[in-house]
Amino acid sequence: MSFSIPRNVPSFDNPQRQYENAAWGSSGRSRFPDSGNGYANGASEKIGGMFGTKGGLPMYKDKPYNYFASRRKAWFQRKRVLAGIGLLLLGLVYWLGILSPAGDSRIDWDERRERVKSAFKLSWGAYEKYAWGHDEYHPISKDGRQMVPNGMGWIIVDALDTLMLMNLTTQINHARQWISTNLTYDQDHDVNTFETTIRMLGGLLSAHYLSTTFPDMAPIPGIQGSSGEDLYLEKASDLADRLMGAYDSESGVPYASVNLHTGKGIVSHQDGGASSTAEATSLQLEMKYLAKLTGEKNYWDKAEKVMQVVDDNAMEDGLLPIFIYADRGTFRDNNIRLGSRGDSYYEYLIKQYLQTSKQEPIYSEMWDQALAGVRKHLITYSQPSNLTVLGERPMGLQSALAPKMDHLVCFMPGTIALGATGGRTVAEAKLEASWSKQQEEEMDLAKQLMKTCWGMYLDTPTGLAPEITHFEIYDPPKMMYDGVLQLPDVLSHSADAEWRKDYVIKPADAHNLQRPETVESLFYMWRITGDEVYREWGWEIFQSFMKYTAADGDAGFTSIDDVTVIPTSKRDNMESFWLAETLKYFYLLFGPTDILPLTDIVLNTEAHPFPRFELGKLFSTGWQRRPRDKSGKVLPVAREAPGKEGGDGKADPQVKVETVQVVATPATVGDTSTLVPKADVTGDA
Ligand code: DMJ
Repeated sequence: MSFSIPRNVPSFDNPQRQYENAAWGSSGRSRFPDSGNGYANGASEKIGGMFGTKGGLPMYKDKPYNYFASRRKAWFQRKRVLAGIGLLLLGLVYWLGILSPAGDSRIDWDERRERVKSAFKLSWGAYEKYAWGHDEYHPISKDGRQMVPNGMGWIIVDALDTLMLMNLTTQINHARQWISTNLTYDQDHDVNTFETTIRMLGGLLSAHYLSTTFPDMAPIPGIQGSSGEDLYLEKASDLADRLMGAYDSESGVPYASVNLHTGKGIVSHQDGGASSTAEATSLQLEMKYLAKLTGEKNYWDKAEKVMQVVDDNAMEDGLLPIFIYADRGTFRDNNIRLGSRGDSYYEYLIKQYLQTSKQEPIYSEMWDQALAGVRKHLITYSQPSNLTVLGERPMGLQSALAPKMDHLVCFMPGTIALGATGGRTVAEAKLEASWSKQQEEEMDLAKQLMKTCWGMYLDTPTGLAPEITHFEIYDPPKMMYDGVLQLPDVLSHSADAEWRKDYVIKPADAHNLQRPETVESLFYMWRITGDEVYREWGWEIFQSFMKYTAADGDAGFTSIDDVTVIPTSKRDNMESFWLAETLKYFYLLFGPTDILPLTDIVLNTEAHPFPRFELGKLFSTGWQRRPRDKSGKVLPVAREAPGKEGGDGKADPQVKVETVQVVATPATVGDTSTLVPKADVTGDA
């Protein structure tokens, strides 16, 4: 397949850019020649069928083809002229966008979606050609590398559900064949517990979900959708069983790594032996769905237990330090952020609530508390333009705010919107009696943060965001808690726009790893608000990826060193989440809204969709939060009387009560994780 990198993408500071985008979008011309395997052909076949291009079978079979010809010929000629005029008028109305309720009806989103599919096919084709079966793909050196001796299917498994959504039958067949004959997880090697869960277990489970629930997606005759289709689920169960040893710590909080052959959990070699908080608390959607599918309660209980141990620490306002010791179940240091090592803890709170059809209110409560904590302690404003910044507290909530956002934090706008409406559109959610000022404010916050994340892209010459962005802020910081500030309605594309002064990119943070978070949030914001501006931002970002991350020839796309320098210097790595997440979210953003309705599914943190389900008789949350007062502070608990022998371990209401203090361990000197980008380009949670 040939693939042409866009040659006529308007330059970053060209004032014609938006206009050209719209005009080009409406032209119907494709900059990305498509070999036509999938929805495009399917759709044209359907349209062709409707208008009889396949020979008008019913007419031909049931009636003579000249049945009306003689007596109705003149009538037809008159009607043809009228119909021609009518069509012209309709075309004009369409071109002027008169019938469109919102957005620009001249933009052909289906065509844009096809561009995404072409980019995916190019990336996948390059991987197939140069690195098939390898866990890593290096598009500059055009080779691959394994992460474990025989490979884990890192790229293949992570991409499975995108292949299905894009209806790429040939490719899915190839992938399935490899999984069936080559993939074994019985390998004597350590793997990261979290990354393996979200990418491999998550990828297999969503492949199982899509292939069995939507058998028309990239069907493999005689296999997919039939009761015999258990390959993905078998592999998932085998993998999960090998991961279970990670949970065998004293506290139940999983170890950072696990050996896939021995099943032995391995304490982190870094960070004083602590696991990342996000890593320990972003395994639950996968384990719970697997438990539901197999009826194996053990998967559920192990994952659930982690949440209890974490919450028992009763951290102030639901905001957690980013490291947790697996043996003790207590936190290390006070570093609080929603970027690397913190992010998906918050994401999985609201998603656990939605996954089990709102039958576990504990997770809604935890999400609400954490989001209120974010608003109170972490949301500040940049200056001079008052953009909303979700900052960090590297030394704890009582210490200074750091006005810095990892790109990873940009999952938040979409997740906040998802939490506010439960996945419905705002218009639908507002009809419910439960809609309140709180949801209204959350939607406002989501929109503001979305704009800040969009600005991270718009601010650079490549139109791509750096890994980390710093902000100029007021001194002392103006916090959202003290009052919401007015930010610009629109971020102007002009090269000397004032809002650009608010963004600071440090050289060490200027790389781009093809990350999905902003596109992910744009997808949620589009689905939930129906505001087409989010699709338009997404389209600009997509074009920037095409223009500035393309490797030579047919080698696909790659990470880059510095988003502030043109021409871009390439990093020689295509992340598996480029296929699993970034391109999938672009594809969904430009596609119809009834594919994977947000009210029916949850997407795991690697963009793998799982269905929502009911708890049923077998499963329950099984734990309660420690009692808190209205402000969220944990209430004093009764302790057993000192010296009382043979106590039953239960609280004695007669004895003096004391407050249980949860003390984080002393700050460790030299924790530079907030200052420097991580060397490991894949491990980032
Ligand atoms: C992905 O593996 C997941 O989205 C994870 O939650 C964060 N890091 C990458 C993408 O940036």
